[in-house]
Amino acid sequence: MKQIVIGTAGHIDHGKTALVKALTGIDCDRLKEEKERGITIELGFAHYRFGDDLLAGIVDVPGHERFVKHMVAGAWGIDMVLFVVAADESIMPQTREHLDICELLGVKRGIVAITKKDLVESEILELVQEEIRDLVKGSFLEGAPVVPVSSMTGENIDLLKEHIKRVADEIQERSRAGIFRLPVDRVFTIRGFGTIVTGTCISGQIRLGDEVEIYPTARRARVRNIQAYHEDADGAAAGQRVALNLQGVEKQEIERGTLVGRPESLLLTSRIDATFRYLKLPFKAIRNGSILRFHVATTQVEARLVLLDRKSIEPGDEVFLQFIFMEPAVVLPGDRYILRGSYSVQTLGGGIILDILPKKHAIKTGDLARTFSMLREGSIADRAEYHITKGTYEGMRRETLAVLLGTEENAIGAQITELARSEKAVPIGRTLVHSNYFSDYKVRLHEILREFHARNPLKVGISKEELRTRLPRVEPQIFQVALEDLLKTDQLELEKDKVFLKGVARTADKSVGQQEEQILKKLQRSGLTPPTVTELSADMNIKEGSLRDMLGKLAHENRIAKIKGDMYFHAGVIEELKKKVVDHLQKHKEMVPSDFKNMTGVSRKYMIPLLEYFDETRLTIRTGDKRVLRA
Ligand SMILES: Nc1nc2c(ncn2[C@@H]2O[C@H](COP(=O)(O)OP(=O)(O)OP(=O)(O)O)[C@@H](O)[C@H]2O)c(=O)[nH]1
Ligand SMILES: [Mg+2]
Repeated sequence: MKQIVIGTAGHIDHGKTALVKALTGIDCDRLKEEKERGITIELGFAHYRFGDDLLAGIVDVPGHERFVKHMVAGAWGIDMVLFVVAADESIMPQTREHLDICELLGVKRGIVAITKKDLVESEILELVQEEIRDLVKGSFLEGAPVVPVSSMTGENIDLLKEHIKRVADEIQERSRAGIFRLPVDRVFTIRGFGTIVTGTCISGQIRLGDEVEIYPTARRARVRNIQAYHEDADGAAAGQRVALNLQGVEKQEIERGTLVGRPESLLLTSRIDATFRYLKLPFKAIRNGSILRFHVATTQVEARLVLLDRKSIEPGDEVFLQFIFMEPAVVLPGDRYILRGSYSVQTLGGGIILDILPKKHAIKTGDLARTFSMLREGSIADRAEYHITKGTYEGMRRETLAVLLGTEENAIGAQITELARSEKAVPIGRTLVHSNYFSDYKVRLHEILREFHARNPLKVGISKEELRTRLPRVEPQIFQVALEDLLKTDQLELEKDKVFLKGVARTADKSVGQQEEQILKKLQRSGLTPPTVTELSADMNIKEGSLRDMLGKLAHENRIAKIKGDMYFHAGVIEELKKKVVDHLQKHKEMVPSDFKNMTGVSRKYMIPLLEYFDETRLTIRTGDKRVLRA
């Protein structure tokens, strides 16, 4: 059976609730306050079966100007509007406002019901019909059936039903594919059952026992029972009014405006790109930076306008812009929204959300319009490429990409394969990196190495970790794949933990080896009166820094000995000296500095450091000015 959702609309007291009752027998005004005041405050819900082939859920909205936000919540996600104008009052402010809202929300079909037919003469009725025709000209209701009825006498109610059926037949049932979303419009508890939420399922489907997440609070719950139009069901899908009995969550933890979805299937966002149409009304210009009320589904949030190509928007303008939300909201691209004044209760306009994770756009770029048009009308592949590009070097995870495209991950598998095949994106694990960024990353990696070798001709290479931290931040896996790519194409070499450029590294290695040999020779020749690092540097024409690197390495390899600070001796020289000292101490048991001087002939400059070196290396022990052998 086909299922659709119909919403009422129209000025206060024009007979919306009475009409729903005449059509369905259901009274939507149930609150005590509604009964007392004779007006609708909260959304009301009814349904009607048209034989065996159509089931219509009906959302009855309030007409009072103070409750327009409820009207927006109710009208969001409807397939068709029952647009009500009372014959005795004709067009009134909320008649226009509700029409604007339906238009902005993208409602495509509807029927105009002129209620209270019994209260007016036929000439008046004709006048009202005329006025309505003028009003709806150019809107989605132009050419829609206009049916005068009386909910009091029941006149033409059957005729209206026929029209509803006919229009409903032309409506395409909503697809069950896509992300399951149920914006909550009511929460209550039933003794023995726990928490129940109701809403219009706007996309996807849900089954009994499924786990759900309450957005934006991230609470988890399980679907214990599903009712659609007061009948138990195994599942529910887009286009239905649904009541979910949730297990594991308290009533206080959910409120109108929250959203029931599948765990981790949606994103919270604080900034969006969108189109905006400012209604052609006698209002002031809206300035950049204004904070206004942003209504989407059953939720509303304060939002700051960021104009991208102008300083203000005049009534009648249609622009691309950004909104910054004061609190995060859960929306999807393609969602329609309504913008209302923050203090004065006026509907200013609305538009379509295009990007829920936008970048900060450069002001006045010529590409802006093209980018936004692509986001609005482009192919999935083009939009996917755009979103992946936004991820720069870090790329974009598949599941995030799916949400940015307003769909589920399994629905974009083919597009991802195609992007990879055409080499526009590189899949790495669960992430997609745009190939421009991935290539650039590898170029940068290469450049860092080149620079490193130029600056440190004597070092073999750079450690993997240091290389990674010098590159733009990415997941370790992306770095690893980039490295492997360059290794595979023979541009790099990896030795233990050290990465180095292939050609450069070898020559560096060779010259380093030669220079090391020279150092060793010089130190050996100078015996117990070695040159200082500065002297050696000048002598060999090697920068001091590089020379220190090499000396450090040679000392580490025990080919030279670092005696103190800048004083290095050849290892063989020290070894011989050591033998002499041991010899002396074995014969004489002790040694004073003058013994050492007589034995070696070194000056004081070298003597003290050498004696201390032998103490430090635990060959000797010092007592007063004497040294003895360590046991
Ligand atoms: N004579 C007559 N009275 C009607 C008709 N339809 C509604 N009324 C009366 O008009 C008043 C308002 O009707 P409602 O159905 O509550 O109006 P509403 O549009 O739902 O009002 P809000 O929800 O507050 O915007 C009630 O007293 C109804 O009895 C009609 O066809 N003929
Ligand atoms: Mg009402």
